[in-house]
Amino acid sequence: MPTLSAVTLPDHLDQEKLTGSIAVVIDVLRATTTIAQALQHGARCIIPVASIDSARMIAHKRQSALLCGERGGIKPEGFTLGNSPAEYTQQAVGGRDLVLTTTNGTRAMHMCDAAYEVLTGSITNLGALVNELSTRDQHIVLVCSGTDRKVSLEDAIAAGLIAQALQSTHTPDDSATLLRDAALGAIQSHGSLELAIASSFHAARLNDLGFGADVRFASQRSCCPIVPRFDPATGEITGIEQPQKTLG
Ligand code: 3SL
Repeated sequence: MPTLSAVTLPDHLDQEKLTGSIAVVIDVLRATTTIAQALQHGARCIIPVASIDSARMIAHKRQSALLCGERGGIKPEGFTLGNSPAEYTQQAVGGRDLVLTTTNGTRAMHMCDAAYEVLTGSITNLGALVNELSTRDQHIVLVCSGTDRKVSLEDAIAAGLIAQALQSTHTPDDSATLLRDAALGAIQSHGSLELAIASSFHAARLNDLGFGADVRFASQRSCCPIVPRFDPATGEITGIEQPQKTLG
């Protein structure tokens, strides 16, 4: 069986090992949840960008592209959309190219440029992602984005749930086993997945900023059938759709 490993921060990635691997970038709060939502609502593609200046430049060149993202959780001046999944409605993003820059998530994606393939994961697309990954023969590395270079509980929980769901197709190494056990322990001790995520540092910060609804939305398991796929060659994220009935 192919193997599965995990890192709690992208800075811990072994770049050499990435080459033949599928990297799954996870930023539950909120970038990878928002990306899946945008694609589900018809965005043509998303261009993840590490800095605000490059995002402005790229959006300027791509005439009809929308400038989207956050710094410190807040929409920067002149941006059309922030980083709340609720903003990414069909009306707002249908048929559009989005240039997205976020503090941690889009940076993590670019740190995986060398991978064989880069997918993104969240709690909302967990079932679709697992369906997709279970068909692959490559080594998988789960890449938690973290928050400001610190480990994030919600990303670790999502990685642990993915590791648990892939047990029959991918052999977890100790890093993946550790996150699986930690995720199950956190969910059990808090009483639910939603409460475990709500207990995280990042959830508390988003709550203070008035984004509590985003935290609750991001905690809904497998409601989105889209698996976002980042192609470093084109710089674009597009969606692979899984049939709804197969979502676990
Ligand atoms: O850092 C990120 O990528 C964001 O998702 C952070 S926030 O939820 O918008 O604060």
